[in-house]
Formats: sequence, structure tokens, C-alpha cells
Amino acid sequence: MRRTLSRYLIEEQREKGKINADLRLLIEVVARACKSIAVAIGKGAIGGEGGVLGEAGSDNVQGEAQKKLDVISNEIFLEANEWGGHLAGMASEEMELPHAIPNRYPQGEYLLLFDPLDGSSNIDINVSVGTIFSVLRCPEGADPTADTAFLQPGTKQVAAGYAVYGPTTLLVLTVGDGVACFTLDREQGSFVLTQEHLRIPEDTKEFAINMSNLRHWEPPVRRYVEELLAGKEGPRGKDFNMRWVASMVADVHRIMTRGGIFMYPLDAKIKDKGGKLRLMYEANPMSFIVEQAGGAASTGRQRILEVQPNGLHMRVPVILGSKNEVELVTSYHGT
Ligand code: P6P
Repeated sequence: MRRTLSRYLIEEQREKGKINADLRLLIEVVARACKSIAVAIGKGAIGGEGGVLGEAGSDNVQGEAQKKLDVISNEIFLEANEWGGHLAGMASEEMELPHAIPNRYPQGEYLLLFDPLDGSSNIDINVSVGTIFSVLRCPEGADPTADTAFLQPGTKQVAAGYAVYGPTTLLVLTVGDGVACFTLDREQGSFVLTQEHLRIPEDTKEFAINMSNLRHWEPPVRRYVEELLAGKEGPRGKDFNMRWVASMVADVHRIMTRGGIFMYPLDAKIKDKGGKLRLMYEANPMSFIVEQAGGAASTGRQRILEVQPNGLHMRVPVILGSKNEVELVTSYHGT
């Protein structure tokens, strides 16, 4: 009997007591929203008037040109999640301020943060993109329309996941009981459990970084990468391979599948912003997932999950993946 996402979540609730009914239902709604985004992206391939490719003609709060699908994906997440009664509020990469749950709907105890379509610059070249989400509890008495309710360290997450829209549509999820991977059965329209208890090998021969920023890197990262490039003749004594999809979800999923280290470090070009990737809805959920699979996630100077957020769209350096590699490059920051 195939275990669907629904069955997995019911087991996590009833047999393990890891989640309650509200969180189970919230994750089911998020999964349905990801299915809708997968359909919207597929329509983009059709193009023409009904197509959803190309620029939306607007910028998001990050000052990044929005793709039509960025806006559509954000709307899908808001509409799917605001009526269910599980949420006190939502926050998105695509919106400056939190989204209040309309008064006509019941409020719940959770906060949902998401990057509705990460890597969307890859859409027009048909490379895998994804959705990243994080779930927090709304603090007692907090105003969920104020970003302060959301500014909790990543250790407070109760669930996190990502969807990969690629050759198959996958949902990778943790509720704090390891990491499970579900594959969308397009005929049934349901996510089927295809891997449970994913583990990231502690060692690797594969690294992911945008090499074009080399001249901007801080010395510890430069030292670490140059040692990888030196291969078996260098201090590491083995050759390394490099991958860079420029879609965090795709790069992280490769690491979840076969190990590796992903780095978007601080560099002189983005130093004033604190980094490239966003803490609340990219780094934190991915770090929760990676740590639950036996990996590590650091800014280079501290554990990402322990960073105290100072803003909804705060950026941080990200170094995550195979534990021994993350610890090595982090140790270089200490020297
Ligand atoms: P660069 C996509 O825009 C993203 O936020 C992540 O998905 C990805 O890892 C990174 O930026 C790619 O950045 O500078 O290589 O284009």
C-alpha cells in the first residue's frame, strides 16, 4: 500500500504525536498549493496569450524584477492558505509586509513564511525551480500583521519543506522527525512517499558555488574553494566536482540526494546587504531540513538556525550540506 503524504502526516500525528491536526491540515494545504504552482508552470511552457512566462513588469520588495509566475505563485499560496483556519498570518519573499488573515476567516496558531517561486529566473530556460516554506507558531498575544511576530530564530520552526518543479514534482518535508520525500503522482494527483529518513553523507566530492564571485569572497571561503580546486595534488588529497544550478531548491535537493556543500557566502559585492539569500524563508527552512538529515548549516560564523532575525527580509551568508565540509570551511572563518 503506497503511503501518501496524508497517511504520513496522520502517522506523524497519531502514532508519534509529532504534529497536531491543525499543522497536519496546514501542510496538506501547502502541498495542494504546490501542485497548483506546478500546473501554472506547466502552462507557462505553452506560451502564447494564456502563457505565464516573462516579466510581470513590477519589482518585489527585494528590488528584483518579478516574473509573472512569481506573482501568480504568491497569489496561489495566499488564496490556498488564508481560509483554512490554521494560520494567524503569512509572510512572503514577494511582499514587504505580512499578509493578515481576512476577518471573514478563522485564525489559527501558525505563521507560514514562503518563497513561492525560488529560482524563477530559470523559468524561461526550463530549468528546475521550486517553492520553499517554513512554519512557526504565532507567539501568544502577538500581532500577526506585524513582522515582529515572525522574527523568531530558525530553531523555533515546527515544520519546513520545499517543492521542486522539475522532471518530476517533489515535496521534501520535515516536521522535526527526519526528512521525507514525496513524488507527485500526476494521474492520482497525490504526493506519494518515495524516500523516508533522507541522510546527507558527512563527506563529499561535490561543491556548489557561483565561481564568478571569487574575487569578492572573504579569505576563508577563498582558501577553502582553492583547496577543493587543487584536487588530489592539494591538501585535500582528492578531486572535487562542481555544480551550480542557480536555483537553491535544485542545488539543495541534489545535496539531500547525494551529499555536497552549497555556498552563497558573504562577499564584497553584497556585504552591505548581509548576504544574498533570505534567512526567514530560504536559509532557515533549508537549514532545518539539512540538519534533520544529518547535515550542517552555517553562516560561516554561526549556526544559521540560531541567527536572531532583525527583519522579515534579512539576508545571511549560507554554507550548508555535508557536515564535515561545512565544519571545515566554518573552522577557516575562526582562523
Ligand atoms: P546567482 C535564485 O535567484 C536564488 O535566490 C537562489 O535560488 C540561488 O541559489 C541564487 O539566487 C543564485 O544566485 O547570484 O548565482 O544568480
